[in-house]
Amino acid sequence: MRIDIVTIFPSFFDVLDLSLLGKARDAGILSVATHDLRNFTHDRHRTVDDTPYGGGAGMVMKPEPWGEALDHVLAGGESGLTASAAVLVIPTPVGEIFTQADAHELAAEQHLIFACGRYEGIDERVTDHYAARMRVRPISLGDYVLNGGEVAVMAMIEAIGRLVPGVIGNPDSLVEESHEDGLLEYPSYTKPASWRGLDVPPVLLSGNHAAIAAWRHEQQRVRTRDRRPELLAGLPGEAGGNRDTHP
Ligand code: JEW
Repeated sequence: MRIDIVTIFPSFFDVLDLSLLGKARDAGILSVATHDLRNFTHDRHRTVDDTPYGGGAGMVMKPEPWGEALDHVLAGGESGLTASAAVLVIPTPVGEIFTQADAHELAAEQHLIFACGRYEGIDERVTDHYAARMRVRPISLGDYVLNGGEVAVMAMIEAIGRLVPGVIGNPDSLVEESHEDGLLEYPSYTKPASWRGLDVPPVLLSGNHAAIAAWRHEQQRVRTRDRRPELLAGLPGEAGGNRDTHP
């Protein structure tokens, strides 16, 4: 998979060299390149923003540097990929919320391009222009305020990258984790068996594998009901439950 990131803060992504994804990059499974949006300006001050038409607070990112930067990435450079093979992901607070299903979909792609906005966001015509030519996904990381797209892109790359075949060794470890089966994970413990007066649940030391599996499933059910009841709505069986009568 090829990943291109356009941003005014390319060094923000330096940490990707140190992460889990670093090994996949070394193995040639994943290549990540950043592109400084300011390199696609032509004025002395390398201006990427301007005041909003219609008035209002803050500044909006100008469309021309975005057009030049994205056309440069789509022209392929060294990658040899074309627009038809690429998905343009635009983090935005007004996008669809990013989910594990999105991570799986995007992990199957050959080429992802991430456009990191700042200020009040990017002139809407950039989305419109590229949506008429390729697949564009306006995506929000969640219902909270961020200062720009970079943190959202970092989270998405981590979620997507670990699903790309070859990025982590054991495929079984991918399916067992939170959100893949609709329930939260059960709690985990390791040695020592007693720590600061807190004991590991004795069933986990019993060697009774059926009892352990049943206990873990019950923990998943109770945790999900208490912390994320909305996840139960789409599952068969109890839709919600009652924590007063079913502790
Ligand atoms: C995200 C790109 C670019 C947030 C989440 N938040 C917010 C917000 C911003 C400007 C105007 C209005 C609201 C900040 N911002 C971004 C925020 C993506 C930009 C500017 C973002 N996912 N992605 N939850």
